[in-house]
Amino acid sequence: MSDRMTVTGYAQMFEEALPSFVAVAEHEKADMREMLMYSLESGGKRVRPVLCLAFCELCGGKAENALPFAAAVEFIHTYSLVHDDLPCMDNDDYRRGKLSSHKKYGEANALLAGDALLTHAFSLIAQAVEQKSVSAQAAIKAVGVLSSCAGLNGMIGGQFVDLAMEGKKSTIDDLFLMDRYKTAALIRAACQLGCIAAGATAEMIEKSGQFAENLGLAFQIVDDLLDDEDETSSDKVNNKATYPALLGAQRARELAEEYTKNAVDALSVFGERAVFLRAFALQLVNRKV
Ligand code: GRG
Repeated sequence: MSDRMTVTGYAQMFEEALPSFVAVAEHEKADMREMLMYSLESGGKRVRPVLCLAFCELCGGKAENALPFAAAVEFIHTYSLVHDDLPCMDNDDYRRGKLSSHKKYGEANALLAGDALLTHAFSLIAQAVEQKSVSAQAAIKAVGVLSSCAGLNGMIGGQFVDLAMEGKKSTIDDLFLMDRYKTAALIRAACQLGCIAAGATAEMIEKSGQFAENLGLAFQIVDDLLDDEDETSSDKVNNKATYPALLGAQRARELAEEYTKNAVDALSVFGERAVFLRAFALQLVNRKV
């Protein structure tokens, strides 16, 4: 078992490596790197990188080798937040207590910064093969999983459902459907890419997916509960359907706990070695931010 098996340990390992993944060309008239780093280093919890590195170690790989995959997932997560804050989406002026990207750099730059993060994510996977962190076969698998989880069968698909639901009366099943795509899919990519970096078996990849699907829903329910306590949240201002709005806060919390239990149960195939991921899942359901 690695001595890095703490959330802070994994997150720190990721923070240290992050600048090396943003080695982009500088243009005389545009400080693109600054714009990307502004959103990448603005206090995110690094949930997805931690999951990716932890699953890699759980499956017998070296966490270091999963760093490019962890970065690819975090780049896509960051792009989704930059675009989600735009006036044509949620129209949020602040993200993590700081000005959102479009408020800081203008709408056109924020759109481009998001596009750049998305595109660069896939180039990080290709570079991981050149740097011998992962095999070419692992990189091909990773591109398949990540593009599917981030695209129409994943996060973007969820965002389409979200837009289509706007102004309509949503049911709890509508919310589950949307969040399976919008939130849980990218969490699944993080977990499965960690397994893939380690050369895990099909069964391990499958179980990590089950863990992630359940954790992702629990994660979104808790996100809604935390938003519900914030009078200035855009969900509240826009009167959006959320778990606490449809079910009440108490039932929503019970559901988050049920999904977390399902997630933990999916780890049984990994035995005692999954101690970190079990504790992390419980920590996430009890988080305050
Ligand atoms: C392509 C124009 C365009 C927009 C795409 C896909 C998309 C916009 C938005 C969907 C992504 C989204 C906002 C999903 C919600 C998932 C969620 C709970 C995000 C918060 O994750 P945390 O808490 O964030 O891990 P931190 O701040 O810790 O990184």
